[in-house]
Amino acid sequence: MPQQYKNYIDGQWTDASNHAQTHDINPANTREELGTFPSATREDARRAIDAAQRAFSNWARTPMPKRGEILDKAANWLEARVDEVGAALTREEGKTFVEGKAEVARGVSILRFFAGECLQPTGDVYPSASASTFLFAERVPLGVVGLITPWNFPCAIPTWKMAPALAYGNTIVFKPAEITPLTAWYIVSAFEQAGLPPGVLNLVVGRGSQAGQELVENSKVKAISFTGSNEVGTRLAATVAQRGGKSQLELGGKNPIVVLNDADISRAVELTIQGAMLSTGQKCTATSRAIVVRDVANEYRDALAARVKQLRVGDGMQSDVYMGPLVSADAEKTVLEYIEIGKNEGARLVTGGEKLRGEEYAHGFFVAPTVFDNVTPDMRIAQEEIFGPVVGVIQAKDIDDAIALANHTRFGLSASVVTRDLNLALRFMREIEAGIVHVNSMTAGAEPQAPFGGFKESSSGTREQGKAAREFFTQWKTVYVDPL
Ligand code: UN1
Repeated sequence: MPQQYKNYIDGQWTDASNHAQTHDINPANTREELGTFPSATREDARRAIDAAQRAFSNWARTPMPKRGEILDKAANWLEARVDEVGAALTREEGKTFVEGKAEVARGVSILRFFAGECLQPTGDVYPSASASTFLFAERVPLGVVGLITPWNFPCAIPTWKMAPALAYGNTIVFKPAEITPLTAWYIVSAFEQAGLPPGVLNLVVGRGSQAGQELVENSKVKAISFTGSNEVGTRLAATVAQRGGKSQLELGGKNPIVVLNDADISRAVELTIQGAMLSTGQKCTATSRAIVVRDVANEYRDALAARVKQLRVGDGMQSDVYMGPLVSADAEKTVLEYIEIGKNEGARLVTGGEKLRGEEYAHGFFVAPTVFDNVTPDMRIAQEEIFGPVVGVIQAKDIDDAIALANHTRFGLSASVVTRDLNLALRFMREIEAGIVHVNSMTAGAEPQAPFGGFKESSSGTREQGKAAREFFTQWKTVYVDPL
């Protein structure tokens, strides 16, 4: 009998009001169930919002260093369980155990970074035109915030929203993706064990259309931070704006790796594979276009195909596996559809392109790592986010053409260039329309102390992580103090 998990509202683990349950399934082996979880209703979300609202004034008044201590304790709790939580993450999401553990370790670093931020200045003192006036501006919390997070980074993304939200004095209703609730349960447990007061962090596991929609529509929720699809994100932002709330969106990407003439081809291939195939391509920062200057295009394509064919696909808990399954049957269906679209558009399938068969793959959502060649810039596979282990090679005439092609997308999250030529790297850094630029590293990856987010339709303009996170989770209060 799999364990039955609950929502966490006002410091209590509670069943959903409708007693409905969802099953948390391993995408590498659908016969394995990791637990049953509630399917929260709007009513449950309302209770969580009310609890967060009641907890707000005490939490906002709790000294910031004390808030930092709680973040630090939560970090310690998670750090002591990196293997356990990493394995849970791998078993419910599918990425390899190496990646699962690395993600939990990243969650720990994020919590520690924001614990440190709790000792940083919270505002500025200004010179006043009046000799007697003490004039300062302080960053103060917003109130109740809603965090709606995706399944692809079930530890890193919730912690990078939660840590600043809590550090700056907000209270939270957290709605994780309904298909990765176990990692969410661990994160909330870390805060419970760290002594976070009841109501400060509430967990509602359920569907976006129920619990999520309540967060979006309820005017007690002052701000929503969302990572997910463009379709959901833009609708969400419109609804939140209409009721005067604030929203932050981290959405899709169509991230290029640009390979220039002088690149070390085997290094370029390695970076492409890391960016495109780790986490089975299910990152908004994943590499999905390889834009290669034509003099080296054939050499690069052949080397890429040869390496991709060697990648071991399987259950991410096995130590020799490089790439796990897709997260769900829906995800698998979408990726296979895009592969058909690519073929029909006239792209050439170089390797992969099919669902993997055989005993090892019989109970999971395994698709072969896939490379397309002869991709042209306006094909759907060159424009739409596939969110799977698929990369398309596009040829460029020269660096000008390569940068123009790289920018030829509605997205602008991350981009990478492979070159030893400093002048060309500098041009790329200046001209690329992307929030995150890599020179000689893969398109994915984000360190907690640096701002994270995209240009164009990849984000709503604010940045997550680092000191930049304060911008979204606080508001200015400007104070003029005069003697009487
Ligand atoms: C990373 O590249 O390691 O949903 C982080 C995503 C991004 C996070 C990427 N928001 O994939």
